[in-house]
Amino acid sequence: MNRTLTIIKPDAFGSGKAGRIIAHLEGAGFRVVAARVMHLTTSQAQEFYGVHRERPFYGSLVSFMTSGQCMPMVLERADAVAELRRVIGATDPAQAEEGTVRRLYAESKERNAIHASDSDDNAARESRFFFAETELIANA
Ligand code: FUP
Repeated sequence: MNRTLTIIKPDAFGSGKAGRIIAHLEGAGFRVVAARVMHLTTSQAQEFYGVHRERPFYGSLVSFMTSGQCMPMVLERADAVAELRRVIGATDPAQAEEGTVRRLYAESKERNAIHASDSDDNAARESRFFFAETELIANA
């Protein structure tokens, strides 16, 4: 078993899709280890997406991610990072495979419903960004 970090983004959370997305992830074999509902500040969103600082979409990404509440979660299953990226689909929902979370629930490449860590190192770093060590103790 290993872990990854997901965020149900403001477009999906604000339009009442969180429950369906969590059910989809649980149906794909993920267990929710930690979860919270929060409204990111601008500085939190800037730090979280700091890797994209130089990209042309950085400003609009930060304003989208601070436009409403979101739901960060730590998820656990075998091969969690790769499996979550497979289950959510391509960044642009128009390119995402049928049945993926983004194909089902995302509006656009910018408002794309859900985040997933892209490596084990980033999963650990991103999980610590949102959760205290005490919230990440295995409870199974
Ligand atoms: P992903 O790993 O699929 O979430 O995609 P990226 O790391 O490439 O991009 C991170 C986020 O930046 C995406 F979820 C949405 C946003 N983005 C844009 O807004 N426009 C783009 O052209 C590419 C990404």
